[in-house]
Amino acid sequence: MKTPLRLALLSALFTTTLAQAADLIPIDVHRDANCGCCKKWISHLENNGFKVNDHVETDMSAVKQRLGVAPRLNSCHTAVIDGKFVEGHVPAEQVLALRKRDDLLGVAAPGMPMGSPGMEMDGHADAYQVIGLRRDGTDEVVADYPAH
Ligand SMILES: [Cu+2]
Repeated sequence: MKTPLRLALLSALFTTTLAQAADLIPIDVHRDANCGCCKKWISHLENNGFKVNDHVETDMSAVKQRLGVAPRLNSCHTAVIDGKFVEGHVPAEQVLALRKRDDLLGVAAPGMPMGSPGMEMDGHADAYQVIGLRRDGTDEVVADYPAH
């Protein structure tokens, strides 16, 4: 009696693991080799249900240009999901929200806001915004994160 039960449990466990792997959301991240905060942002994504394809680049400004990131929105790393860009330390919840916004070319957390995901610093956080770039080239504030 013991062995069949154990097998059933094992197979249930295996099935669950496969289902979870299938549910992970793929995202491409482009970054410089020595960017520490970029790696921390990748961990933030991985902890929130994403499967990150990590691309180490030698010319990030060329990558940003190719993906249509307006220079005023620039940060360090640039990700791509569903053909849209995610520039900088954008929280995972805003990456999920972007997937439902086909009117946007991408979203950005310009600069390197202290306290944003991957930029945590002694519990201190500056206020920052997540900006959406519309297909007509104009900006829209999609999220406001307060200082604390
Ligand atoms: Cu950074």
